[in-house]
Amino acid sequence: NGSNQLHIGGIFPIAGKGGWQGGQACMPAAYLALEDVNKRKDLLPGFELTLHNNDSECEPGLGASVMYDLLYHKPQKLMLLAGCSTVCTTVAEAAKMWNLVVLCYGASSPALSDRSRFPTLFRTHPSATVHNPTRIKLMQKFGWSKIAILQQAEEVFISTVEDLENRCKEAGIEIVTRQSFLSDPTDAVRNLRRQDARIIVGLFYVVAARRVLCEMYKQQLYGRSYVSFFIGWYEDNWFEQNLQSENISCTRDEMRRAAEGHLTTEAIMWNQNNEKTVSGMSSEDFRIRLNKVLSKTYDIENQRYPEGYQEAPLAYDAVWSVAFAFNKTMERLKTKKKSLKDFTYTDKDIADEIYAAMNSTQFLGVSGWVAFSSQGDRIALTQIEQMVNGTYYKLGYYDTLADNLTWFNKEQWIGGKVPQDRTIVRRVL
Ligand code: ABU
Repeated sequence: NGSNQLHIGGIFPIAGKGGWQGGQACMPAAYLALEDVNKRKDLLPGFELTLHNNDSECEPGLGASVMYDLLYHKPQKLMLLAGCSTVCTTVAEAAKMWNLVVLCYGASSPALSDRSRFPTLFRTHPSATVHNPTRIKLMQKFGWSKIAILQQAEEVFISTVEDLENRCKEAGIEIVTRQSFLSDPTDAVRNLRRQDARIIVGLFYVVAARRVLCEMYKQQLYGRSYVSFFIGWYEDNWFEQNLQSENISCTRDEMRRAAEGHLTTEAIMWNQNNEKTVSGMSSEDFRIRLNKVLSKTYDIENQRYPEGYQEAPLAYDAVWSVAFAFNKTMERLKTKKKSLKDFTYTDKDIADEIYAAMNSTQFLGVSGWVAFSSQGDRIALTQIEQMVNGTYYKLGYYDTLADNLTWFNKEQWIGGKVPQDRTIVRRVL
C-alpha cells in the first residue's frame, strides 16, 4: 500500500433477483465521478482515488461477505460505499467495528437515521420518510381520511410505515388496516379487499410490486373506486417488465389496467435547474455522459434504462463527497504530521477526522445540494406523478420544510371523479 492510491470499497447491487439492483446504473455513475475527481489535481494532491467494487445482489448475507472480502484483502480501504437498504444496514452496523465511515448512495431506510446504531453512516440517498408529509398533503387535498397500508416485511418499509402512522395520527387520518407480506401478497391483498380499502399506500421493492399489482388486478382492487400510492423510484415501465421470468400470472394489458391512475411520490434526485455543479456539469450534462456509457450495455435510445438510473446522481455525488472529505482530512492530518495513508482499522483518530470532514461536506452536486443532517441524511424535495395510459405525468412538487405544494392540476380520475375513501351509503327517502 505504499503507492499514491487512496482506496475505497464499493458495494453495488447488480445481478440479484429482488430488492433494488441499482448498482446497474450507480456503479457506472460512480466510475464517472472517479474519473472526474482524479482529473482535479487540486483535490487530492499527489494522490489518486481508487474504487474496488463487489456485487451484493441486494442480499444482506452476500453484502456482509463482500464487505469482509474488501476489508480482509489488501489494500487498506479508507471508506465504503454501499447501496440498497438491506445491505447498507448490515454493512454500516458492522463497519463501525473497523472504524470505517460508510456512505450509502442507494439506501432509503428510515431506520438508518439512528446515530446510536449507525454511528459512522452517511447517505446521499434521502430517507423514505420524506415521502410521508407528501402523502399526507395529498390525502388532505383530496379529502381522504381513511387509508390502508400494504407493505413488504422489510425494515426499510416497516420503519417508513411507523413514521407514516405517527403523521396520520397527527393529521387525523385513520389507518383502517395495515397488511404485510414476506413475498406472496395474495392474502394481504385479499384482506384489503375484505376491509373495503379504497386508498392504499403500498411499500415494497419492485419485484414484490409486480406481484401486488397482479393480485390487485385479480381481486379487482383497481379502477374508478381505488387509488394506490406506490414508490416513485421504480423504473417507468416497471409494471410490464419481467412478467414471464418472475412468473407473474397477469398479462401486460392486465398489469397496465391495474396500474392506471396510481400515484407515486419520489424524492428529487437530479438537480432541478440547468446550473453548473461542482464537477462543471449541469445535471443534464451528466445525463448525456451517463447515457453514453450506459448505451454500451443498455438500449437507452429506446428508454430501456437499467435499475438505479434515477439514483445515479446520488452515486456520482457520493464519490465527490468522499473526495471532498479526504481533501479536508488531508489538511487536518498534515497539522498532526499524519497522512491518510497511515490509516488502519484500529485508528480511531484518523477515522474521527474522516467522519468530521464528511459531516461538514457541502457542495452543489448533480443530485442537488449535498449536505448531511445530524443523522447523516439528505434533505429533499418530493415530486408527485400519476400513471395515465401507461405513462407517468408530473402532478406537482412538495417542499416539506416550507409546506409548499406546487400543483399543476393535471390529475385524471377514471370516470372524472375523485375516488372516495369509503363507500357512500345513500339513504332512500
Ligand atoms: N431508491 C432506491 C432505494 C433502495 C433501498 O432503499 O433499498
